[in-house]
Amino acid sequence: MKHTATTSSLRWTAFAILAAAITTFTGCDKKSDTQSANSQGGGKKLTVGFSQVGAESDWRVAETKSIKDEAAKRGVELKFNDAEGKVENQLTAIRSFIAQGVDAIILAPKVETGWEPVLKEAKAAKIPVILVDRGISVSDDSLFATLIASDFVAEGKLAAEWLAKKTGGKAKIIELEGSPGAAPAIDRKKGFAAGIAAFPEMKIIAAQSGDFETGKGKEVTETLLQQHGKDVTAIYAHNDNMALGAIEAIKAAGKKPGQDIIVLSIDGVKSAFQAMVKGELNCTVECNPLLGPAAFDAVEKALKGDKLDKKTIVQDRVFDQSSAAAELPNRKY
Ligand code: GZL
Repeated sequence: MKHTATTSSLRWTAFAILAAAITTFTGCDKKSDTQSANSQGGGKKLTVGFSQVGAESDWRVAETKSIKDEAAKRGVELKFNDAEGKVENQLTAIRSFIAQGVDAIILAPKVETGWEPVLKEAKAAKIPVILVDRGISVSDDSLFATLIASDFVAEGKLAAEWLAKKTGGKAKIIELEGSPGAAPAIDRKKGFAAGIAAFPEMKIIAAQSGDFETGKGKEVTETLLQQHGKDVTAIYAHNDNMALGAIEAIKAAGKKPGQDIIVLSIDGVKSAFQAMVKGELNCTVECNPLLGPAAFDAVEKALKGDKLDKKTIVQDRVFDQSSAAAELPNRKY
């Protein structure tokens, strides 16, 4: 009797294996159907929704272009939303993508918190979410497929180490912070503080957000120079655009940026290299925005059901005036 049971259960097992094999190879569910059709150039195009923070900086504009260019290159239909810096617009855009039944969502989250509800809706709709450029804090990391970003703490540390070397470990620093609640603002502050902790004569004498924008970077620097203009020896900006604004403010105050006050920042955009060649910016830590290829590789892997690493770190380098002129022609953004 036991034998018979074994025989029939063996038959069922064989059938199940055969059925699974057929499903795998023909890709019977919607996602893999779309995926295989798309990669073979036939059938329904992949449709991907991209929720972008805004256009607050040269870096952001370069990131948007990279995602759009890669979508075009891969024949993907991209539904793009510029949230104009408002999280509520990102949440609305993601819900719209879900309602339209996109195949996948790419999200550059403005801030770290508030994403659980909408990501649960995406998960319920079986739409994978790829995070680019900034991380989020969620209790369940199955709510996103992967994060492709730089290590912002490391960037802050690299900036601090460069400044310590440049100044012999002595500096009175104004810190221009990025957008409140944004991962790069939180972590670049953390990394820089950790980097200067070993140097008791490197002090942050004032810190304020310039929201990653040139204009606000200039305004905040003008105000802080009125209060600290006599003491400050260096300005550390969380991105190049705020540093370029600070440079304008330093000049307006009758001082020489890059000489009277050292200016260092993060991103490595072309205009930062031009400012270093002019001697007005001293250092920038690269933060690569060209995330399009990696983002769409992740989309394709997620749709195939492949396991993805939860985080892919983008490698960054430090540039200063000694390397700026030679590197400027190579800059892609
Ligand atoms: C970094 C990115 C930051 C840039 C800024 O990944 O989120 O936002 O450093 C941009 O220029 O505004």
